Amino acid sequence: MLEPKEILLAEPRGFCAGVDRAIEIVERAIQKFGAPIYVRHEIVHNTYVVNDLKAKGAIFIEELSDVPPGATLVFSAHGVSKAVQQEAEARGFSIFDATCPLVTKVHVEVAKLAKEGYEFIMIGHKGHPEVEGTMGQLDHGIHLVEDVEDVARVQPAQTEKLAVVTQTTLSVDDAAEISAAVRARFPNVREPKQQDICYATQNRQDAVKVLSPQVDVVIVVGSPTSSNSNRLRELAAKLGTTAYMVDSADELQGEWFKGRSRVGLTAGASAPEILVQQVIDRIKALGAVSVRTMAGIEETIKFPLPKGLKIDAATGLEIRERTPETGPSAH
Ligand code: 10E
Ligand code: SF4
Repeated sequence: MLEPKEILLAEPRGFCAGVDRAIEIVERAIQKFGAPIYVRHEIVHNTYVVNDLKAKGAIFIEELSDVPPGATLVFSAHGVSKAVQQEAEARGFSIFDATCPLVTKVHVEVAKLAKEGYEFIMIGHKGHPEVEGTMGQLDHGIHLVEDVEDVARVQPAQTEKLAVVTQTTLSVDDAAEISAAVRARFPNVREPKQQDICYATQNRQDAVKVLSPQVDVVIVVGSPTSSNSNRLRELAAKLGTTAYMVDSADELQGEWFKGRSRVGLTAGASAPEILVQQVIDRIKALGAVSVRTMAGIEETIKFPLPKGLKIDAATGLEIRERTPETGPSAH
């Protein structure tokens, strides 16, 4: 019986810039204001990350009524609706918004086009917090389609001014197919200049496309709630390679590797590298002798932190924003 011999690591994999920033916002808020810091929804969809932040002093809630008056509240990386934002402001919380800037960009586009009289077709997964946040930028006039069948059913009030927006973490190929169906039914539809699917989603899916044909089984590290991680597993399976998703190394099963000598390994945008390393150790214990990282795109994008949480790298002190009286300074 053949045991795994080689692990091939996808590149890029794991944390994206939006996830890095969101976690840093919670950690810095705890450092600056002390525990507890309340976070609306899992900051990112990863069990390890959430448990780690809980241990450091974060409390995760879904309902704002569970946050005590005067508390500091962080919005998750997936973004929130206008109603949630307004309720949080009305309750007087001190708010830090960890919404990924690439999700905010979609919110801004929706608000801008809505003012010009546009109605929207949103391609996304029903019930996902990002979809609720983006659809919740408007009270009406934004219609969700999950697949090509939904496109045939959707009933906008008018078709003169219709625009498409998407969730950022969709399957690139499925979204292209659904967009084509939208275009076929509504030829005037306005599409985003640049896809709303983000660079990290695109790059991780591209890497799986290169990885899958070279291996006998693909392992994706990610939590079951993580949309982008699920899409990576699905993609590998669609390409004909048996694929499993695991939340941690203890979910790996020895039989997955029997008779399979090359193992492909990747991680969703919310899955930390420490979990990837633990998975590698476990597969090595099952017989793998070498680990090779594929050639791939190097991601250098980094998003700035919100006001009030910036720290000077040299001094470790907080950077206060420029005001006419003080000018820029580090404290
Ligand atoms: O379920 P998702 O893939 O949307 O989220 P995640 O928390 O697993 O990964 C980060 C992606 C975000 C915040 C959506 N743009
Ligand atoms: Fe931002 Fe993309 Fe990461 Fe989502 S997956 S947090 S949109 S960079």
